[in-house]
Amino acid sequence: MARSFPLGLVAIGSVLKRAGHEVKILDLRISNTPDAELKQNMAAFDPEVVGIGIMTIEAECGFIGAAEVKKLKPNVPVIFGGPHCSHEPQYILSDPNVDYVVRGEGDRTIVELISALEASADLSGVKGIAYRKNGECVQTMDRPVITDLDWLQQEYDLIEVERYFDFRSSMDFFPAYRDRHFLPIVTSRGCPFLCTYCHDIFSKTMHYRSPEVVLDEIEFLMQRYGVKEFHIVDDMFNLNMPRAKLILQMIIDRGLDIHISFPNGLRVDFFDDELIDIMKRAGVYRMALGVEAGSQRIQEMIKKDLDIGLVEGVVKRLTNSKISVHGFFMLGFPTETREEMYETLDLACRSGFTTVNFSLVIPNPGTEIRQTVISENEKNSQEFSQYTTFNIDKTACKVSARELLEIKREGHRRFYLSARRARKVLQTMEFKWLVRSALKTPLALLWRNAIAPTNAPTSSSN
Ligand code: B12
Ligand code: SF4
Repeated sequence: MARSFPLGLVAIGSVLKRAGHEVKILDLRISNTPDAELKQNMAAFDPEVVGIGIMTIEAECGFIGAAEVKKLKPNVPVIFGGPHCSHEPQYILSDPNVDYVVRGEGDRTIVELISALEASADLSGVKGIAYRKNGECVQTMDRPVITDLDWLQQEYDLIEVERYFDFRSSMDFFPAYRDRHFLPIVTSRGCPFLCTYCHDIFSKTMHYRSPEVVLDEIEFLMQRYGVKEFHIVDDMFNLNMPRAKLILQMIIDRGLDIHISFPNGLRVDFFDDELIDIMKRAGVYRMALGVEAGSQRIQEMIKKDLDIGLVEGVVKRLTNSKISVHGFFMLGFPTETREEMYETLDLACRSGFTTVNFSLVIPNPGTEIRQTVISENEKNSQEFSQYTTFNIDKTACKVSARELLEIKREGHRRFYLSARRARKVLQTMEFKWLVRSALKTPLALLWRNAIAPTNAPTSSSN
């Protein structure tokens, strides 16, 4: 599913390159011949160390990759990093092919770890890692979060940027509609909210890149690679509304002719008319809103704390401005009843969303919800590979697994098989983008989530 530009790997490659190391990035997710590509690069590049970045859903692939690396070069240390590695590294290190784990934000940690390995130094002083010592997992102190983000410039020449233009989408509901030359960018890290199903990789405080640096990066990418569409993937871009407006206003003031979308979700409760107006003028044409639940009880229980009463109005104001809006919804929270799930379906279907999807709750490591759903003795490294949006055994809601799946499919059918919806979608769209935006995405989502015989993966918001 994830064939989008790997910002995390490029971030890690960039700091290593600036520290004087020779770096090669291999994105085997987008390779047609991953085994051959790995083999060829292990021989030609002959690395002294290999890092593998994974989300939880990709854990199994990560372990397979580590085994392949060790088969080709048994003495090369393997370092795991990425979202899956923020918490519970003991389960990752139970795989003998993994030597070190970089926990959470990796930019400073990786440079220190590589220096320590080069010098064969004691690793106990390297903050933010885990490793094996005498067969036991040792975790060093947490690394303080990086607050000065402006030094984290991406070294784009480490990767063949143009290859990603071939995929045209980061997800089936977020194609690059307006220009195939698109890239994701990050303008901030962190989020202060405490949603029980979400991560804390970049801490619960906000850290910003300065607007000038963000704008310079956008202009650089336009000039160097002809990028015309930017997908801003911050966790919480609209929390600081004055800053959000400033960045968008600077795009207008610099006369940048670009298209912008927010694929991983903005919060519904940080909008005003001025923001929507500036968004439209800056080139924003599509966004996702993270709503998740239509029941106020569930909103409070999952600590999303969204006032459900706001949803319809915000969606209406956005779609009136011809910004297409995707709604993220989740089903299967602990203690969630059938009636509460139907409240979610009702909210999704009565609001004016252009597209929506209903995902099943996944108890990822490091999330509060994981403690509720999975007992200590169930945890092991293999179990992570079962963490997909369609594994329904790991929920603690009040309906059976089968019924949960059926409610999910019913939600997609109710949303997409509606004449009113088709009319609404058509009204939201600018005519020249009609076919691709208004028809292709809803049909793809309907097929994947409600009609296709296997329960193909969908996605949830951040
Ligand atoms: C953009 C995005 C996507 C994109 C692209 C993902 C990609 N990486 O290519 C798309 C839309 C495809 C996507 C999909 C999904 N995503 Co997503 N996504 C994000 C998002 C918003 C930004 C990712 C990003 O680029 N961040 C910026 C970079 C710099 O951060 P980073 O990748 O984490 O890298 C840092 C560290 O992790 C570490 N690091 C990373 N790689 C490596 C490698 C090594 C060797 C080392 C040492 C360190 C290291 O250092 C980096 C710099 O500090 C994050 C939320 C977030 N704020 O990060 C969620 C997030 C990564 N996604 C998440 C999830 C759950 C998903 C889905 C499973 C959703 C779903 N239910 O279907 C799918 C899975 C797709 C798949 N693989 O099949 C979770 C992952 C949680 C987890 N424990 O794995 C996150 C954290 C959001 C959340 N709410 O929890 N996602
Ligand atoms: S779901 Fe969104 S609002 Fe909640 S903690 Fe995650 S990023 Fe923040």
